[in-house]
Amino acid sequence: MLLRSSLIKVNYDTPSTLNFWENFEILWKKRNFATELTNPINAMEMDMNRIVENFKIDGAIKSIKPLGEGFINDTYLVTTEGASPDYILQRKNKSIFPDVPSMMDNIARVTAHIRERVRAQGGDPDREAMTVVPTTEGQLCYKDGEGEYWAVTVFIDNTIAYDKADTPEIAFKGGQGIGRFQSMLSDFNKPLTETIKGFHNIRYRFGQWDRAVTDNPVSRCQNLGQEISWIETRREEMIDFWKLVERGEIPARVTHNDTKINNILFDKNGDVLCVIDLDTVMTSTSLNDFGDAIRSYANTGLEDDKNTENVTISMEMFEAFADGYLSERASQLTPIELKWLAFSALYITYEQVLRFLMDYIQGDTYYKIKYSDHNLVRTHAQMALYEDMERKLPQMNQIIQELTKKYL
Ligand code: GN1
Ligand code: MG
Repeated sequence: MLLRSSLIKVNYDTPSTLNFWENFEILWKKRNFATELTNPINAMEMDMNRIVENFKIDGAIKSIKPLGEGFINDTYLVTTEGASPDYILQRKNKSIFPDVPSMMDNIARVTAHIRERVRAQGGDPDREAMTVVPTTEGQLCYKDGEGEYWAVTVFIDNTIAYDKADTPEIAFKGGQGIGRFQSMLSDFNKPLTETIKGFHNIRYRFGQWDRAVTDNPVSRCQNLGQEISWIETRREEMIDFWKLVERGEIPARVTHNDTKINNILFDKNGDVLCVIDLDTVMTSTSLNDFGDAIRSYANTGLEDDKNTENVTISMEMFEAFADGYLSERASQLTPIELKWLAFSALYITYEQVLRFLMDYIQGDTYYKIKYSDHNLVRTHAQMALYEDMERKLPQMNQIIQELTKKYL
């Protein structure tokens, strides 16, 4: 049983009508519970140990600690004794991913494909690809007694993950990394499960949006007139772009779909080693990976900046990321993909505004939040980013045209 549930289930009332043994049992539970409270990490580690024991890992477990700031899953670093590798343990969020085993199957097949490509190019597949660790039963994830799904991958050590691009070199390398990731998967032609329905499909998102605004479940829409009309003003433009995808004019490809900067591991020399967080790897458009990366690489502020004046799109970072990306991808993209590449940054940023705002309207059920109006702060920061992109779109298109000439 996990600490989470013992916190909920332990009952400390000691009504005087209980007999000695009933009282004794309650006191005993209280004592154990107190130990858990004074030493929560140990209690957590004990529970986690029991989870990790179900996986085929090498070496004895030394420690298990929470890691990172993902908005969706719970992530832990599992260190081991001696020369054995360390591991990443994740509790996958089953309310967001309705079919975790199929999602893990996507990840295992895609990473196996990447390993082959890396090996063929003379690279190190253990560092340049994620490795999924199966359970002792040979499954790709473990379902615990409470119905929670857990998965383990090998931890790649001596790497750096950034929250923002500090230099154009980092942005250039990041672009190269995403470009290479897409190139390595360009001949992956087996079907992948759609892990989250309509993930970057704005028509589908509008369906969810319309229901959220109509239902208004926590009565927040009353104060969101401006934000809601901001969404509506741009609805048609977004649908027009999406029609190109629906008609197949922008082709479907295997893509990552969550390319924010901290989902890429760099090595100590500043080169990209590996793209991580493959939960949403599925068929989409290449443009979404480009656009989603720009949303973080080229933002001069934070994704949830309270001061929206900090938030602009840096043309220097945009150009550097696009340069790296096109150095790998220009020859593989169609003219129509190249034409809409810059716009994809607006598309994904708009979608992100809609998703943060929709979560706020629904009472914060999707993204982890740190304070009560966090999703609204995120919404405003992404709106500011979008508006600056809107102003600079002609310049962004110009940069893509110049870079395309350079690589074609
Ligand atoms: C989530 O999993 P994570 O934290 O890398 C989200 C992305 C959003 C992002 C916003 C499965 O990414 O789509 O763009 O937050 N992932 C999922 O920062 O919804
Ligand atoms: Mg993720």
